[in-house]
Amino acid sequence: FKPSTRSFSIDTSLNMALSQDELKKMVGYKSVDDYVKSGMVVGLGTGSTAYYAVERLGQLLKDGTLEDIVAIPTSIRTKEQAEELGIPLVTLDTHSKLDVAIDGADEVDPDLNLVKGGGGALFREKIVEVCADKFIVIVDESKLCDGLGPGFPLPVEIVPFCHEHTLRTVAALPSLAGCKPVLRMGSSTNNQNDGDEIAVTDNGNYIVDLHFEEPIKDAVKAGEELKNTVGVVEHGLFCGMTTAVIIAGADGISVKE
Ligand code: ABF
Repeated sequence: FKPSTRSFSIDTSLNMALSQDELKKMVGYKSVDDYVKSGMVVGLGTGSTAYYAVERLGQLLKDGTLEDIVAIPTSIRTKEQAEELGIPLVTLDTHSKLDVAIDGADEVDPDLNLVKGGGGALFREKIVEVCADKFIVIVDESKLCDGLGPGFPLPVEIVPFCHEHTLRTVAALPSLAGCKPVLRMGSSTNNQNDGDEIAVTDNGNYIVDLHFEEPIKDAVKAGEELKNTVGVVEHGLFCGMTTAVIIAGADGISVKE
């Protein structure tokens, strides 16, 4: 499987270097402009790039460009942003099938497999995004990698009960050999692991960030081993889920699908 790439140039006539935030805004807005139609059920991602997709959806509902949209947020903070924008919200309990979900990522490999969860929202992101007909990933080019792992530690959500035991069990999994597990401290939304309190997710769980020197050899197998580990709620490997990745780089936007 080799994704194809379509590229679009950005008008750089102003010759102004775009900041990372402007790049995030561009792909966030483009994802909604290109993939959301009136009447859809839309999954809303979490993080600073997904923030712009939510902002754009709010704009287009307000100006009447889009109508009859309901959305499902993937975190408490995205729910709050959507509520402020007046975006009608529902849950998976009443809407198990979504037309499209739009979200950021921490790493994207050449097969469009992802590491997500830097923002601590990986469980709600995954439960929503597996229910979407299309899953659109929005990143700036700094997220692209040759192999998952070394560029961004893999977040794994675990239950608090006997979490040190679970952390050790995860670190010993064959497909994760060589990883260094670090229990996330501080706020669940940052993986700097600073602060003296254990970070707690929206679901009341902990996160262990797995640091790798070398790329994970088989991300699919690693995901299966993690899911089979008692005490693991969910992990940040999103394999075989991506419909398209919209990438903003200094010289243009490209779409891999
Ligand atoms: C969320 O967005 C997380 O899964 C992922 O870690 C994060 C990426 O954040 P950002 O867009 O702020 O770089 O979906």
